[in-house]
Amino acid sequence: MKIISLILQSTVIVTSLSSLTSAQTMPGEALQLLDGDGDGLVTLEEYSNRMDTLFTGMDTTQNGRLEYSEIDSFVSQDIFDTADTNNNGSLSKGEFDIQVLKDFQGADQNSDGALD
Ligand SMILES: [Ca+2]
Ligand SMILES: [Ca+2]
Ligand SMILES: [Ca+2]
Repeated sequence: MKIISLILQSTVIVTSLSSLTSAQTMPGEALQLLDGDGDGLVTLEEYSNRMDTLFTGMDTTQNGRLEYSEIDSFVSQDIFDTADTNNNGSLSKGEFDIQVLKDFQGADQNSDGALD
């Protein structure tokens, strides 16, 4: 599952993330967006930090969980259900973090701990 990739492809979220961080970023330049120190590599730490910001930005009810209604414009129900491992209808930060880690490992094809 590539929930994070889907999220990053969303212009809506990239735009809101840009405004959150005041970054001068263009939609679609996901890797650049994630590369906190600008060295051309995205480490797990950089990735996690960015995803923390993203989580907070998407949690419009600020209850520490993502309900499907908060992210339904860019994540399908199937993907949401897969990430919602305890099937309670919302993604806790823990469930989100597990998905973030899975996506990072999936994207890190040569397993060197960084995306480039
Ligand atoms: Ca970096
Ligand atoms: Ca929420
Ligand atoms: Ca859940």
